Order: sequence, then structure tokens, then C-alpha cells
Amino acid sequence: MAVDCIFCKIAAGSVPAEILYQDEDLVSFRDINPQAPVHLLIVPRKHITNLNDLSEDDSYLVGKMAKVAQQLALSEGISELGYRLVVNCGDWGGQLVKHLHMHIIGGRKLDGRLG
Ligand code: DGP
Repeated sequence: MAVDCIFCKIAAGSVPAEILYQDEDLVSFRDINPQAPVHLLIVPRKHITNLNDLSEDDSYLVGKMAKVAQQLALSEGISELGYRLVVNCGDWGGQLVKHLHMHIIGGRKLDGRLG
């Protein structure tokens, strides 16, 4: 756990969030500033700053995040119409929270712009 990392604190249960899924590796919760009717985050419990810091040993986490996203999209009712998965990396990628996370965004038609 990294000191002063908000997502580490949510994963540890010391900062509240609406948790939708958790297992030994990952935690998912609703984004505090939703950009769409459904806006969830999936984070690894392990503090990894971003994709640049993902090691070979930890790379399975990203596949697992996508699989959990698939399940959450289904349970949130956004599977069929579609949704977007986003992983921001670094300042120019728009990453504000320096703990690897995947956004699941859906529940409205998203435009084609990516940035
Ligand atoms: P990014 O720009 O990719 O780093 O997105 C970070 C997201 O994290 C942003 O959409 C807002 C969300 N967020 C930041 N702080 C908190 C928090 O304390 N709780 C929750 N649930 N979400 C947070």
C-alpha cells in the first residue's frame, strides 16, 4: 500500500466507496465523478502507478481487469448496447490518480472522440 494513495485506501477499506466487486487481486467501485450513467473503476489491490510500471509478473492483472469489466458491464445492464474501457497513463494520458485503474463507462451513447 502506498502512503496517501486514495485507491490503496479504498481497496483497504479505510476510505468509503460503493464497492461492486472485490477479490484477492482487484477491487471495483463507482467513480466519484461519473461521466456517464454507469462509470465504474477497477483497480488492483497492489499499488502500481500506471501501465508504465506494470511488470511481467503483474501483467495478468490487466487481463483479469478486462474480464471483471465484462462481468460488471453485464450486471450493470450495459453489455448489449456497449460501453468503453479506458486506462489513462501519465499526465498527457489524463491520469489524475497515480494508481493503475480501468474505467468502465456506459449507459449512454458515447461519441467517437478519444481525446
Ligand atoms: P484518471 O483521470 O484516469 O486518473 O481518473 C481518476 C478517476 O478517479 C476520476 O474519474 C475520479 C475518480 N476518483 C478520484 N478520487 C476518487 C475517490 O476518492 N473515490 C472514487 N470513488 N473515485 C475517485
